[in-house]
Amino acid sequence: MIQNKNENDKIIPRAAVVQDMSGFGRVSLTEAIPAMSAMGIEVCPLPTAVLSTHTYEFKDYTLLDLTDEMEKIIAHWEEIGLEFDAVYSGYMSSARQIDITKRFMLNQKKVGALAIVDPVLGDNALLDVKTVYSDRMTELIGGMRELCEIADTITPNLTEACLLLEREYPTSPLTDAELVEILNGLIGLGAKSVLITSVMESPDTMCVAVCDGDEFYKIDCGYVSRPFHGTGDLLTSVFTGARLSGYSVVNAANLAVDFLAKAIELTVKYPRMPIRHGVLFEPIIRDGYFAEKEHTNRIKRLNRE
Ligand code: PXL
Repeated sequence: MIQNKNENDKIIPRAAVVQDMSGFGRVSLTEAIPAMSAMGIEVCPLPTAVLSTHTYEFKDYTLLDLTDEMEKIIAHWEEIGLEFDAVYSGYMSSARQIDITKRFMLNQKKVGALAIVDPVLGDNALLDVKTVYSDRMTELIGGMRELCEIADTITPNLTEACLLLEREYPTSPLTDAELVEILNGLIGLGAKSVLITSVMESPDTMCVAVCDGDEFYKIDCGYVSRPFHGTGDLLTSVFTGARLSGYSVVNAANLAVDFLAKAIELTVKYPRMPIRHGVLFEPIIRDGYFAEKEHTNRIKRLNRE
C-alpha cells in the first residue's frame, strides 16, 4: 500500500545501490555514496553486508551478513511505493543475494529504472582452476550471468568478462577484433551496453572498451604499472551518476574514466600509501570535478575489422 504518494516526488534522480558497507579501504558504498551524491544523485543504499574493511590484503576482518535484512528493506520500500531511476549492484557474497537483487531490479525496471550491474567476481586474471571451479564461484558466476541478462549496462573487468564467457584470460594485449568479439559475447548475455575495464591495449596502454548497441569504442585510461584497489566500484558509480544526469553511454564512460585518472594521478603522488587503502578520490570531488563543464575527451572508435 502506498502510504504517501509524495515519496516519489523526485527533484533529483534517485538510485538504489546494492553493495556492502566496508568501513575502511574505499570500496562499494563508501565510494558510491560520496561520488554519486557529489553528482547530484540521491543515493539509497541497500546494504548486503557490513565489514570492518574490504577483503583484499586484510586478514581477520569482521563481516555481518545482511541477506535477510535486504528482503525486509525491499519489502518496506515497496510498501511505501518507492521508485528508483536506477538500481546499481556490485559486490555480492552469495547466490541468494544475487537472486534478491534480481527480483528487486525486475520490479524497478517495470517503473522505468535503469539496471546497472558490476558483476564483481575477481581481478588480475584470477583464473586459477581451484578458485574458478569451487562450488561457491560456480554459483556466483551463474548468478551474475542471470543479472547480466536483465541489465541495461554491465561493467566487468577483463577477468570477469572471461569468467562470464568461459574464455581463457589473454596472455598478450588484445587486438581490436578480439575486443569486439568479447564485447559481442557479453552483449549476447543480454545487456544493452557493456564496459570492460582493465583492458591492456599494448604493454603500456590501458583502456576501457565500450559497446553500446552496435557502436564500439575505447576510452584511454593512461597507464601506471601497479594495481589500484576499489577503482571498479568508483568507475561504475560515476558511470551510473552520469547516465542519470543525461550522458550517453560512451560519454558517461568517458567521465568515469577521466575522474579515475585524476584520482590515480593524485594517489601516485603518495607512493607510501598502501594499495589496500584504495585511491584518493575525495580531494578530486572537493576541488569541484563534477561542477566543471568540460572534461578531457578520451574516446577513440574501435576498429571493427
Ligand atoms: O568491489 C570491490 C570490493 C567490494 N567489497 C568488498 C571487497 C571488494 C574487493 O576486495 O572485498 C567487501
